[in-house]
Amino acid sequence: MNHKDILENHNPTKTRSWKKLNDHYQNSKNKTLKDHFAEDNNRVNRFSLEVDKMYLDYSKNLIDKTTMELLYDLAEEVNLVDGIEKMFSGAFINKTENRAVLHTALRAPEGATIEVDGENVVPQVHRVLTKMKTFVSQFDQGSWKGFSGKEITDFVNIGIGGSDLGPVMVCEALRPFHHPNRRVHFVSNIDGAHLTKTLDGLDPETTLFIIASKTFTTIETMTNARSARDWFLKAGNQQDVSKHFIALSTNTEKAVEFGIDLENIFEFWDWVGGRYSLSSAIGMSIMIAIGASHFEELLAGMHAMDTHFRNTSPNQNMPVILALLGIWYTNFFGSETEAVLPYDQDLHYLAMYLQQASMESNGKSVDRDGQQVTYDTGTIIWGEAGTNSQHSFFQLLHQGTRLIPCDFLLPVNPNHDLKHHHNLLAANAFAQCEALMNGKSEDEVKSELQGQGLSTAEIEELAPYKVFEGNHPTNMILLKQLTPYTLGSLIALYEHKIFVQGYIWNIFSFDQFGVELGKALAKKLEPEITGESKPENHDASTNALVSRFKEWKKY
Ligand code: G6Q
Repeated sequence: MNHKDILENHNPTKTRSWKKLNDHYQNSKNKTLKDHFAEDNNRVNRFSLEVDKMYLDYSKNLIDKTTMELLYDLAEEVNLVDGIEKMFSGAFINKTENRAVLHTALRAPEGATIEVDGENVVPQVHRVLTKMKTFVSQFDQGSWKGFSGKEITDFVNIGIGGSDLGPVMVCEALRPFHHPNRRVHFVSNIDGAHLTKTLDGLDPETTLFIIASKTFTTIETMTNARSARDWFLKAGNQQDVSKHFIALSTNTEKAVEFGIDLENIFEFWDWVGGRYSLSSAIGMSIMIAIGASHFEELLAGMHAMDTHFRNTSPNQNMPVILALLGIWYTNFFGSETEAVLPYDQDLHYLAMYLQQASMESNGKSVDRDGQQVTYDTGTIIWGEAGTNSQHSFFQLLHQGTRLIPCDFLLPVNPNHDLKHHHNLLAANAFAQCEALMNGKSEDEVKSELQGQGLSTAEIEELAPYKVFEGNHPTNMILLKQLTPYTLGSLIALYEHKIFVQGYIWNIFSFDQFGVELGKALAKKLEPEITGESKPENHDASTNALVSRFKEWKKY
C-alpha cells in the first residue's frame, strides 16, 4: 500500500442506504422498544455479542433486523473496511496534519511489522516500552533515590488533555491494582490551585515529576512544570533536577533544555495522537502505579480489541455496532447527546475521558472534501458513575423530553470484598435499563395510587406526574471484572467506535484545530491583563471584562 493513501471521500447522506434508512426511520419511528420485544422473541440473541471478557447487550435499542442490515449496508457502501485497513497499516489518514494514525501499533506484539514511510515502527515501540520497564524496575528494587538518598514515594504527572485524561482515568479505574507504596498524582489545570493543592503535603526529597507533553510547549504544562521546578529548587539544587524530573515527549531538545537527562526522556511519535496516547510513553504514570506486568496486560487487552475490530465483519464487530447505533440516533432520531454510565466507582473518570476522545475527534463541520457538512456529526458525551447519577440526572433521563441513548457498564465481579454492595449495584444497573425501556403506564400508576388509599380526584391530579413513558434506549456492557486487560479492551472499543463514526461522517477525526483559536487569543490577552502591553481593541464586552478584572485585581 502507498502510505500516502488517504481515506476515501464520501457524503454518507448521498448513499442508497442512507436514503433507505431515512424511509425505514419514517416507517418504524413510532414502534416502541416493547413492540420490538413483542415482535421478535429471538431479539436478545440477535442483538447481543460476546467478545473476549466483554458482553454487549444492545437489544434495548430502537432497532430491528432491517435497521441493522441497512446500517451494515451503509458501512459497506462507504467502504469502512478499507478505512479500517488504512488506519492499521499506517496510511496517512490524518490528512490535515499529514500523519499516520497508529495508536494500534503501540500495543502490537513484538514480532509485528507496521510501516510508516517504509520503516517498521514496532521495534521502536518495544524499545521505549523496555526502557519504561527498566525505569520502573528501579522503584521496584528501591535503587532510584532522590537527591537526599530517600526513595521516591510520590509521582506527579504534569500534563493536560491527551497527556492527562487517559492516564488519570486509567489510574483511577485500576486503583485496586496500585503498588502499595506509590502514590500517583495528576496536575493539569493552569489554575495555580491545582498545583498548590497537589504539592501540599508532598516532600521534594521523595517526589518525582513526570512532565508529560508531546510538544513540550503547551502553556499549561510548561507553566506547571516550571512552578514545580521552583518548588523543588527550594529544597534541592539545579543538578538534582535530573533525579526528580522525567519527560514523556516527542520534543527531546526542549526536555533537555528544561534540565531533564536524555536517558530520562521517554519518546513517542507524531503518529500517536494526544487523546490516543495512553498506551505510549504517556502511560508512564500508569506503569508506575500498577506495575509493568499490569501495564502489559492493559496493552494486551487493547490489542485483543484492535484485532477483533480489524478482523471481524461489521455485523459481529463490537465497535462498529456501537458506532452505527450512535449514527442511527444522531442522524435519524436527531438525538444530540449520549450518556456513559459506568456502574463502577473506579470508572468515574470514564465519561470525562471519552468526552475528549469523542468530541475532540468528531466535533467537526467540514468534510473530507473541504465542504461544510449538511448533517450532524460528533455526539455530546456526558455521564457519571452509577448509582450516584441516579440521584442527580436520571430524573431527566426518565421523565425529560429528550432522547438520550445510554451506555451502561458493569463489571460482574468486584475488586473489593463488599460483595453484598455489588449485588445491589448490579440490581440497580439492570433495574434502570428495565425502567428506561418499560416505563410505567398511567394505569399502573393509578392502581398503585389506589392501593395507597388516595381519592379518585387525588389520583387524577397526581397520576400524570408519576407516569414514565419508557422507550429510552440503552446498551449494557458487562465486563467479567474490571482488570487492566478488560479496561484495555474497553478503551480500544470506544477508540474504534469513534473512528468508525468519524469515518462514516466523512470528517477528519485526528486533528483538533478547534482548540487553537482560544489559545492564541489568550496569549495576546495575558500581557494586557498584567499591564505589560496596552489593551488591544477587542470587542466591547471583552474590553470591559479586562478593565473590570484589572480594576478589581489586588496582586
Ligand atoms: C489531543 C490533543 C490535546 C493534547 C494536549 C496536550 O489529542 O492533541 O489534548 O494532548 O493539548 O498537548 P501536549 O502533550 O503537546 O502537551
